[in-house]
Amino acid sequence: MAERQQVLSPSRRGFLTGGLMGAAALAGTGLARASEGEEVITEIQDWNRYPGDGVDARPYGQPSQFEAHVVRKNVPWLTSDSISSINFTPLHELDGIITPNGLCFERHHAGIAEIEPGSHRLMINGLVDRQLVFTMADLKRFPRENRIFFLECAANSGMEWRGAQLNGCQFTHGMIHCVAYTGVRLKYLLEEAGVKTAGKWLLAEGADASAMTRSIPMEKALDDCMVAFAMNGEALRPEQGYPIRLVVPGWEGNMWIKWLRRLEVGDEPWEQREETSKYTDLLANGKARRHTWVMDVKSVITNPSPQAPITHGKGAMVLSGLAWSGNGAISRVDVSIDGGRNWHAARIDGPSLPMALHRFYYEFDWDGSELFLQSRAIDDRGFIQPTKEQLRSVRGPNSIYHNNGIQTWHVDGEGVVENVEIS
Ligand SMILES: Nc1nc2c(c(=O)[nH]1)N[C@H]1C(S)=C(S)[C@@H](COP(=O)(O)O)O[C@H]1N2
Ligand SMILES: [Mo]
Repeated sequence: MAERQQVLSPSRRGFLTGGLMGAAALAGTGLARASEGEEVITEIQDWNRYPGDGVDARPYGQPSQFEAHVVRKNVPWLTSDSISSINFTPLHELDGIITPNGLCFERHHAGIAEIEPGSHRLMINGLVDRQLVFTMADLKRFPRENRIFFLECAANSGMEWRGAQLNGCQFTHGMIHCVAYTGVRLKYLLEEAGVKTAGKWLLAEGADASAMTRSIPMEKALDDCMVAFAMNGEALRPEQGYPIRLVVPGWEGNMWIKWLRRLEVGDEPWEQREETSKYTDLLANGKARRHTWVMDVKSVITNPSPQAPITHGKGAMVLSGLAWSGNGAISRVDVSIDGGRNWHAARIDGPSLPMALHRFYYEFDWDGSELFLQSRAIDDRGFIQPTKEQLRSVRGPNSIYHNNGIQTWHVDGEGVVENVEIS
């Protein structure tokens, strides 16, 4: 062993030593089983005996047939049709921080627009020096950027405002996805058109049948917004706005206009339906807060959760979840297994990027007793995820949007998990 290590670079040697120490530390956890009786390994299986499909059988790869249950799901009673509706990302089936393209939740107000990119244009008009129209080819001649961001609908967890309702993190927290976008800074396009001094607001409009429109302050538009044409390395999916969508980092999903067709520069907000009657926060006194754009610090335990119960019995256990903040990166996640009495620092693993999902883990020995699982995220601006009780005391009982309260899962002795609230 010592001889072989001579030929390895110091860093590689360090890796090997670390690996061996790791193996030694893991020995005796009882996590593996004796080979007797495990016929699936001692007897040859069909897939080990016969050749499989050739290279061209699957020109666009799909997940294993044994993962067919990993799909977006909707809640039929939430909306009266599927055209103006929503479905949810299966968070309990995913790991890491990136959402696969086919599993990103969908929110449409008039169904999916199927746009032929050659017939798509992006227009900039209003208070600009030059009214412009861009083709897709034009857009791809501007300098590009790659950025990973979460998109969360402001209505995510809205059904949970008054109390525990839906049994699964897919439904309570699944109006979120996080992908790597490729696109052009909105700033470059606006500079091309020349924003007039009075131009303080931007109206973004979609090319779908709902012609969705939102007002965006010019500071944000010039700061970090993008016009994206790719997600996770390939063209946007039609569900996510093919051929282009607006990316508004850290801000509520409704502003991320899909199938983007027009940007109008103006001197004040347009007060569209989506920023007055919708996506405002009704307070106890009957007044509503508007322009609450930032998605505040939030987290959820994805495993275990109601759709992902503990099936292995007591002993070594990996708890996992997601944390995010529209204000920046996540600096800490705490986990409680006793309903918030004691908190333990979770381990954040993977990239820690501003306005992106963060993956956390907490490993512990489950003694088989009932648990009240909670997670609490803290962002690098110092904001701490509040309890639902704290949120209700500030905003009253009738709010829907921007529920970033702490979620509680109850685990019984059998490992069955339920959505609950502790009072
Ligand atoms: N053109 C258009 N853009 C849109 C919408 C829409 O219906 N039409 N829905 C908005 C809402 S409410 C949300 S939460 C996000 C959802 O994005 P997704 O479908 O990629 O998850 O898109 C936003 N952009
Ligand atoms: Mo939304």
